[in-house]
Amino acid sequence: PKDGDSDLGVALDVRPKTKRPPLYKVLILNDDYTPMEFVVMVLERFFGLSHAQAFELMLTVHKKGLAVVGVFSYEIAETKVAQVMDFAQRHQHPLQCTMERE
Ligand code: TYC
Repeated sequence: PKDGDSDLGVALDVRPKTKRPPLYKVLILNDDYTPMEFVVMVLERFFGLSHAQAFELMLTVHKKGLAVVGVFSYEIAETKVAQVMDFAQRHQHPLQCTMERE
């Protein structure tokens, strides 16, 4: 502005504020000791996979080292991780489950 014009420098943002909450990947990690059938059971029980889907995903983890087993809101992902870790610990298996922001 050339004279006393007032440009207050306030940016007008017309975008609607509809930011969605971040999502989190839940990952299962391979190890040398957890029985394959136990991992299959975990995937069926906590992630709602069919036996065939669970077996296939377990084999992917076994071969590749890890896999994403689902994508959830923070709270749901946190709950899944806690459920798997608790179940594995109670059965004395070293299975690891973690979450990662997408
Ligand atoms: N590697 C394990 C075995 O040979 C099986 C296994 C698969 C363990 C997936 C963990 O997340 C896992 N018994």
